Amino acid sequence: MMRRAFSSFALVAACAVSSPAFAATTIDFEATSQGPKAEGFSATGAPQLTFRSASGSGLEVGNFTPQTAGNGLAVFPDTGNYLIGSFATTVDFMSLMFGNDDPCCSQPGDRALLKLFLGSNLVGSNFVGLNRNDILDQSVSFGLIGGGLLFDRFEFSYANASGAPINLIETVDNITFNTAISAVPEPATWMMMLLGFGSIGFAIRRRKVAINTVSHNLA
Ligand SMILES: [Ca+2]
Ligand SMILES: [Ca+2]
Ligand SMILES: [Ca+2]
Repeated sequence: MMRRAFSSFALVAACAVSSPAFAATTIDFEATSQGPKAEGFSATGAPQLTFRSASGSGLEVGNFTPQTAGNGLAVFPDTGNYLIGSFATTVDFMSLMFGNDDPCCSQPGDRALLKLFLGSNLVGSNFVGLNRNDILDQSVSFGLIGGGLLFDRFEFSYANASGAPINLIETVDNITFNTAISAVPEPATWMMMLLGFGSIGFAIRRRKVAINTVSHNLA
């Protein structure tokens, strides 16, 4: 019984020290159909990130080049409405490109503001000053791959230096993020590990039998 208990402990300890695995995903919206989108929609091929807007409407996928690169996501209209993204699991890094930084409707010093949350807690934020050329040629990012600071939601807005949203349509494209797959092995992996441990025990027992046999022969 003691040996069995120790084996279980060793298995748990081995899993506890294994670092979480992360998977990188980039959403370019090229496979996503154009047109207005419902709150909570996700891009084709990336169901692990769903989009909403602060006002509850105004999301649209379209080819707004050069404010996007091919298809991108816009948050209409020209108001303080902004983009909210929710991840199905925790994420430790994300970046996105933004356009429509239109000089018509922004001021020098206005910024692209990215806020990150874990549950209801603000984890951190980052911003990049708009170059105001109305072209998708800047990006904003947050986090560090494998850095351990995790979040599961973001807010993205065009804002003034005080962080208040300005009246401008956000367009985003090429959203990249690293999603924590899991720090705990999948059931199939558990089964393989258990089988592996059993095989090792069986191999050790067989070796002992073999050694004993040799000893008997020598005697
Ligand atoms: Ca695109
Ligand atoms: Ca806006
Ligand atoms: Ca720009």
